[in-house]
Amino acid sequence: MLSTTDDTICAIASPPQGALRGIVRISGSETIAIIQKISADKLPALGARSIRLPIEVVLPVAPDRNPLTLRADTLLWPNAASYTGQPAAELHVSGCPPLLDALTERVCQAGARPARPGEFTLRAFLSGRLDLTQAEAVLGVIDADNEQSLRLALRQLAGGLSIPLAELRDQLLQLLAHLEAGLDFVEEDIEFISQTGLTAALTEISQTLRKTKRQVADRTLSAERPLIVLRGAANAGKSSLLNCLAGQQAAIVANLPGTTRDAVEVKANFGQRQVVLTDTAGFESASSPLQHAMQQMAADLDQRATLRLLCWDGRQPPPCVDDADRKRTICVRTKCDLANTPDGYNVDTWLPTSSVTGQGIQQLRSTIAGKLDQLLDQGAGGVAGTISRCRVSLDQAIDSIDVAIQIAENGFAQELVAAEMRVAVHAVGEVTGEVYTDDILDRIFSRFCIGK
Ligand SMILES: Nc1nc2c(ncn2[C@@H]2O[C@H](COP(=O)(O)OP(=O)(O)OP(=O)(O)O)[C@@H](O)[C@H]2O)c(=O)[nH]1
Ligand SMILES: [Mg+2]
Repeated sequence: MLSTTDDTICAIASPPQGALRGIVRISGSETIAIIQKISADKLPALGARSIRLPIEVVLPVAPDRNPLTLRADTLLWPNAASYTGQPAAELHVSGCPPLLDALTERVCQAGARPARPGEFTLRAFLSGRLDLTQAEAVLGVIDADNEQSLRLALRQLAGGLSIPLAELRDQLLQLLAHLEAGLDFVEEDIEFISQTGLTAALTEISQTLRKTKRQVADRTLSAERPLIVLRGAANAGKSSLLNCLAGQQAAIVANLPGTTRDAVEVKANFGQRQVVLTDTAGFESASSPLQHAMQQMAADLDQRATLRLLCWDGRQPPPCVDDADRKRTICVRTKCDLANTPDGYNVDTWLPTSSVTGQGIQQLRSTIAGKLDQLLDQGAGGVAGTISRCRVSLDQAIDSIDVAIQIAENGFAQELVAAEMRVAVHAVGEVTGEVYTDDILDRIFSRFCIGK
């Protein structure tokens, strides 16, 4: 897969089903010569700047027919300022598939070869225009089927993941340089970094690595539809609220504590966000295996949820709000159309709603949207392919740094600390692509489609 980048490649870059506009993409050193060859007219003098120019292309057609002349709106990058980091062009024509096939054939006759899947992005990576996480983000953008996946992929494409990792790698390399300088002067007893300085710096790096791993792995806080779980006592009005927020009768409502047993999931939108709302069984003691299973399922969902709506029927004692969950909890007082809350309870932090009259529902919707924005924009996140790849490398980096800390703390030879640090530098470099093998590239770029 890691082939030469000297030859010139060509592929249709627009969707295969046909569209109003179609694009044939070319990249490689022969790009300008090829454009000149396929153009019916002589090209104007080209400087180093990218330009847009219309050209007439004579297309190969059946021998007994007149040749077909096609006007192509051509974007030309004569130098390395293109996506791929080498001379490149895009021919924009009508999106008719046979026409695009004929144009590609003509470009190949003129000296290009058909591109392999992901080869344009591979060239962008090999020329240093993108790092590996950004290359994967290109795939994330193509695959995004909802707004948050797209936002996440775009953030990764803009370096959201690689910038902090590159900084971390620099930090490690600098520390390693100090350590290795000290090793060279060990005879003279010159120390470039003290043992406490070294362990403190390594501990900080280890914490940053752990934080990055948590952020990258936390897909429920990023690419997937966030999960919002409804919690509260039995009969608190959770199912009624779910139906109200989802705008459909998804869950059974009855004036009978314990109506909801299995979790009921329904898709809903809050602001720009698409989410999964999940109704659960109400809090109750688990005195039978069935109740135990209901409580377990609800608790598991609660753990996974991005956001929880804690429901309180104001006529009953309020449920307790766990401090650890406060940031991701919205406290909702239900059934506000009914009798008032008895004295002695502080209702200030509870948003009053009624699923019958609709009171407070709009406000709850905007509170949910705002809270999701807050929670979801905090994590670095990552597109699916990057996450699985990162996990292994980050684990390895964390392990090595932890071993390095132990060795440093025990006052063992600094050569051993340096060796562990080198393993960590390598592992972090694998994520962004400072260190790569053909096998890694193959795994990443074979998932792309042709033309990307
Ligand atoms: N007046 C009024 N009644 C409500 C409201 N919300 C729920 N109810 C009633 O309260 C009862 C329980 O509602 P559910 O939505 O089933 O409550 P739940 O929390 O899902 O109950 P379980 O599934 O048993 O845990 C039903 O009779 C609902 O009609 C409300 O806002 N106002
Ligand atoms: Mg219910």
